[in-house]
Amino acid sequence: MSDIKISPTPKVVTKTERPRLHKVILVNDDFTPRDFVVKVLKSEFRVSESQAHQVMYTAHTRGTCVVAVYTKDVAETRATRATEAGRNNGYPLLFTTEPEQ
Ligand code: TYC
Repeated sequence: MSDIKISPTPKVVTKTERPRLHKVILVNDDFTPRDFVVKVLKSEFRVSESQAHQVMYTAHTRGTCVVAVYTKDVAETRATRATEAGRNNGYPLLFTTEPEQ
């Protein structure tokens, strides 16, 4: 008999973390008309008229409002498109993104 000890094969444990989600944030400004903000929220984020109005009004009164939460790529694409919609119409409307937590 040999003295070589054979240890059990180590188990490989794979842990898959969920991708971190990112918030799209609407930022208030003094120039973009309220109706235009509501229109962009409806067309770019597919929210209802009343949800869009609530989000717009929260940003208007508090400075910012979270619009929605997506994976990083989707959040950045939507924020860019929505910001461009404002710029294409001569408004400084701004959507930013930040990681959740
Ligand atoms: N504050 C703008 C106004 O009085 C309306 C507005 C609301 C603009 C929200 C941007 O994110 C915004 N016309």
